[in-house]
Amino acid sequence: SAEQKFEVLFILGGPGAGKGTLCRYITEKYGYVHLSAGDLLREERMKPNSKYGELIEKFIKNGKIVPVAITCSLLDNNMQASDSPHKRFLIDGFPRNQDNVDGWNETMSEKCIVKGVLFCECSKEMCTQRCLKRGAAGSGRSDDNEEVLVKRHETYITNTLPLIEYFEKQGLIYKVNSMQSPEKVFEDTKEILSKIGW
Ligand code: UP5
Ligand code: MG
Repeated sequence: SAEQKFEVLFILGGPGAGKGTLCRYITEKYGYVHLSAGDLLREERMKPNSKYGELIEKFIKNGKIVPVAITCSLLDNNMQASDSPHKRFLIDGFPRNQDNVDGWNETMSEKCIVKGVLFCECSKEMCTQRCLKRGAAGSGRSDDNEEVLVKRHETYITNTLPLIEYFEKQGLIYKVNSMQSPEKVFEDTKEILSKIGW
């Protein structure tokens, strides 16, 4: 029998929009696998023998987007290693620019089908507040400070927002208002998941 393709939902939205939080709610209820590209990059950076550790840190501290070959191989490895019976993945915070999309299409589109793109809409002000609060509470993230947040936002506006239009043309965009309580964001998301057949 033909091998089952992995099913993917991309979760996009500004820095601090609530992508990770929402994915945790979805995973808890549905059991789908949550892969945060940012978390995977931070984890790779911490490995003592990583070839890419320094490079990753440099990009993250500048709010810049890591070359797609690195990010995609982390995603790929983690998808292959997953023993999830669903083969359904929440890919959080990726793709972030056209280079990411091109790299994904070249290396992953054979194995994966993108079911949709969940777009967490949140104002820049609220995104920033959330990240600063998290930083003050001791997140330990080297990018949860005002200086790097300005850069993260610039990168988001210039590189990631245009992708929303790109995916919109393919009929893949599902918008969710993430300026509500986490519970309400999740409630709204459940309807979207049912629309895509999840
Ligand atoms: N919070 C969440 N939801 C809330 C709600 N509804 N109401 C009130 N508070 C809410 O949430 C952020 C904070 O807000 C938390 O304290 C949370 O409790 C609260 P979170 O769920 O973490 O939001 P998220 O959107 O995941 O924020 P995050 O900071 O993770 O987003 P970024 O997109 O900035 O970070 P990411 O980890 O994806 O990327 C970091 C960096 O890695 C990038 O800048 C880039 O340099 C690099 N990167 C790449 O180069 N390539 C990639 O593909 C991915 C990352
Ligand atoms: Mg996150």
